[in-house]
Amino acid sequence: MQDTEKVKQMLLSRIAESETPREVLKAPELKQLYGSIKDLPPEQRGDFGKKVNELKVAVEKAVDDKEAELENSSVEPIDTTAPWDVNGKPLELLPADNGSRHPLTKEIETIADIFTRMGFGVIESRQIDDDYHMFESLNFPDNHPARDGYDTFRTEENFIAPAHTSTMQNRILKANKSNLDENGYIGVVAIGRCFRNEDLDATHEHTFHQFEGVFVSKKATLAEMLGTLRSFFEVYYSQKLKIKTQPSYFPFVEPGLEFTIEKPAALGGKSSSGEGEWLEMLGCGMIHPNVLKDAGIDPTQYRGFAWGGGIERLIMLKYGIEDIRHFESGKLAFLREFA
Ligand code: FA5
Repeated sequence: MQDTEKVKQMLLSRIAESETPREVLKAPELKQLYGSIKDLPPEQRGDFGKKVNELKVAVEKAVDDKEAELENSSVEPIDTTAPWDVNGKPLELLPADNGSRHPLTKEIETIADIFTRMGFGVIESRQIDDDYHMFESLNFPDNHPARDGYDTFRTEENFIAPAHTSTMQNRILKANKSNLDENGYIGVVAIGRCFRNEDLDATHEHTFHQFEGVFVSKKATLAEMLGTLRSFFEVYYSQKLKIKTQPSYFPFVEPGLEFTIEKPAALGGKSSSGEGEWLEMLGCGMIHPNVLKDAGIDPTQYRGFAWGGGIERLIMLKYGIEDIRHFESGKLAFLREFA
């Protein structure tokens, strides 16, 4: 049987002299001690095991203490009299002309520019909202399971961090109602941040951006909506695209659709003819009569369409960005790609 006290003293003195004390926990002497327990006669195992355990606790504590000591000794005192040591050598700051706009800012400007040229007004969406705009005005019945798809964050006062830009629909409709007089139309795109309680991965963030379109007139049609969206995506990606829709459910539109495009060859899609990969770009549909009614617009006289799409995923396809988490990471290597 080994002398645990001797091993303990040896390890403690090694820790005291080490710059990397945690390494001592991997010492072969320790491993040997642990390994030797099972070889002892059963009646000695309990006692010896207890001693080995006491040694382990003492050694781990010594490692923690030594690490804290090393950390404190390397902290430089803070000069509270100036933002930096005015008598020391000059700070190495990044030159200001190396700064650049964030890729999201740039692309949001491009998106806003395209819709403006198509005749839409562009506004910014709110970043804090309430239950009425998040659910009620969008035809979500109380306690309806469709609310679960928009799990987000609430304050104690019951304000909501919006899970989609559709929270802007009721406001857009109310604020622009008078445009409908004399055969006019409402055409507004709201762009801004959304928040969701998500399991994060390469295509899901808790904070992301959407662009929401709302169009209302006496004779708006689904075909007009598809034409509008096709034009937008073809200008944004600078090429002709194949589009397809499939049915989907959102309480605030009827019918509801998912708008998909075939991944273009120039953006990593299949180059030869034949069916390629279809990418879901956004949710859309004809505005539900209850949503129009709630905003004081007569659904027997007016019809509308709306869509909402994710901006990060749009940009990811354009530039071949493989992980959505780069956008909010602040990593300079990523940002420099777009400088
Ligand atoms: C909506 O948010 C609906 N409000 C869209 C809509 C508007 C339908 C108007 C009809 C009329 P959805 O949950 O599918 O739908 O989200 C729309 C898009 O937002 C997605 O296609 C995706 O591009 C983006 N998105 C959603 N969740 C995330 C997330 N966690 N991270 C990044 N992008 C997301």
